[in-house]
Amino acid sequence: ISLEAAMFSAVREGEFLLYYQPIVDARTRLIEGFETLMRWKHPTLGMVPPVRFIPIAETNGLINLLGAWALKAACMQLRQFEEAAGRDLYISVNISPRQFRNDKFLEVLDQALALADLPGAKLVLEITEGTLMVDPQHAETILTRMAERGARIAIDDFGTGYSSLAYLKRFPISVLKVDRAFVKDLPGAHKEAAICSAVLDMARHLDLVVVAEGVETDEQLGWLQQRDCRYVQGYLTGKPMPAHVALTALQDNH
Ligand code: G
Ligand code: G
Ligand code: MN
Ligand code: NA
Repeated sequence: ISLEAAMFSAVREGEFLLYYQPIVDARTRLIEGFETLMRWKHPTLGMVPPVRFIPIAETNGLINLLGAWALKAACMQLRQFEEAAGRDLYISVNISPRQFRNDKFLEVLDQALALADLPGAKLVLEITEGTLMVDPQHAETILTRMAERGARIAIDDFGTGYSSLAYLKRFPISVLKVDRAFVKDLPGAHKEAAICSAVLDMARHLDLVVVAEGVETDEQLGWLQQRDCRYVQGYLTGKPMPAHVALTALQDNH
C-alpha cells in the first residue's frame, strides 16, 4: 500500500496530530507563542515525518483538507494555552503554496477564527518566499485580506528561497523567520554571522520582527540577544511537543 493511499485512511482514522514548538522572547525566555507542526502517527510505520507526507499532500490536494483542520485545531488550542498561562499568547501556522492559492482559503481562515472566537491578531500565518513569487499579484490580494483580519504574515525559511527583497516593501509582512541554515553555525561562522546581522539590521529599519530558528546552544542565543533579536525558536528553548506537554512547559515557564 502506498503512502498516498495510507494518507486518505489516516485522515478518516484521525492519525494526524499537531505538535507545538515554543517561540520565546530571546531576552527573557518567556514563551510568547507556538508554531504548529503537523505529525502523522501511523499504526505500523510509526511517526511519518512531514517532509515525507506534506509534499504528497501538496501534490494530491489533501493539504487543503489537512491545512484547514490544522488551522482550526490550532486556533482552538491557543485558547487552552492562554488559559493555562493566564496571559496573551499567539499561534503560528504554516500555510503551503497550494493552500494559499486555494479559492476557499480566506473562508477557512474566517471559519477558524470564528470557531475559536479568536482575534485575528493572535494568529501568525507562515508562508515561504516561493509562495509569494508564484503569482505576486494574487499574493498581494490575499495578503491584504489576511492583514485586514489582523493576522500577521511571517516569511518562513527567510533567506533560502528565490525571491526579491522588493516584496518586503510591497506586501504587508510583519515577521521574518531566519532559516536554521544561517543560525546553526553561529557564532563562529563569519558568513552566517554577517547574514544574520544584516537581516536583523534590515528588519529593524523596516519594522519587522525577527524569529531566529533552530537555536540549539546558549552561545547562539547569547549572540542573538546581543544583536537584539526579538524571538528565538529551537531545541534549546523547546522541541515540538504535544499539546499536553506544551501546557506543562507553559506552567513551568516564568
Ligand atoms: O518538525 P518539522 O519536521 O515539523 O517540519 C518539517 C517541515 O514540514 C517544515 O518545513 C514545516 O514547514 C512543514 N510542516 C509542518 N507542519 C506543517 C503544516 O501544518 N502545514 C504545512 N504546510 N507544512 C507543515
Ligand atoms: O520549515 P519550518 O521552519 O516550518 O520547519 C521547522 C522545522 O525545524 C521542523 O522540522 C522542526 O522540527 C525543526 N526544528 C525546530 N527547532 C530545531 C532545532 O533547534 N534544530 C533542528 N535541527 N531542527 C529544528
Ligand atoms: Mn515554519
Ligand atoms: Na523555517
